[in-house]
Amino acid sequence: MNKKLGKFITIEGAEGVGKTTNMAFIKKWLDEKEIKHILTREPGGTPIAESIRDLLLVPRNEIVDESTELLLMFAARAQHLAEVIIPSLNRGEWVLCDRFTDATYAYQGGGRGISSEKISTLEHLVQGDLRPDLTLLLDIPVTQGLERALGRSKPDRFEQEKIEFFERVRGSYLSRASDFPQQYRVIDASNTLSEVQLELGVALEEFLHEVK
Ligand code: T5A
Repeated sequence: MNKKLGKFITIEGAEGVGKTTNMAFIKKWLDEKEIKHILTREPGGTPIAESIRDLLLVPRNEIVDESTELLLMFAARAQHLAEVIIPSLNRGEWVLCDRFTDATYAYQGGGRGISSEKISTLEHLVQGDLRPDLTLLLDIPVTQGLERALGRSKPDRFEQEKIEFFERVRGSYLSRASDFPQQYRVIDASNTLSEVQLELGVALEEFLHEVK
């Protein structure tokens, strides 16, 4: 891969933390700073990756093997990187992505119990040394997030998991945030939307100051 010129920002968190809602706020911030950028999401972001997303999210009677789930996440990611993320970064655009590989560590690692070594092997295979420059982790107690998510739409295959699954997902995100303090900013998403956005704004200004 060429040296990337744009910055790569990801937004993460368990179910219903407000990622989609706050993508719009971050987009407005980027527009105000006149930073060229694209918005995208995982799993998804290209036609093939969106088809894989449908395969992954639709509730089904067949039990999805955990390795199948893991490989599908990385298959979608490989396509997304090749078609969208890497070309955008190489053009100097910033990429704002709703979830990325930290979600795999949290859901397939923490949630399903797949080892970090296996995930890391695929991470290196698919991404080389590309990692997010900034990860905004929206953190909220699991029950509050699920209430928000289920109040909004019918549960997808992941949202049908038990509460213990999401507790492991949240724990795994928080533990990665403490392992990678340079990359992560943890935002208290249990607050009102305007308080959350105030905190997000501070984190983004700090990041811009660091990378200028
Ligand atoms: N997945 C993904 C993996 O297992 N491994 C991987 O590697 C990847 C990439 C799909 C699923 O895929 C899994 C994880 C997911 O289960 P997704 O589309 O990002 O990923 O799915 P969700 O986490 O389900 O994302 P949602 O879009 O459903 O939730 P959001 O975006 O976090 O929440 P949002 O913005 O829709 O908000 C939910 C509700 O809360 C309200 C909003 O208005 C909305 O109604 N809200 C607030 N209410 C009060 N106060 C606030 N501060 C609020 N913020 C938002």
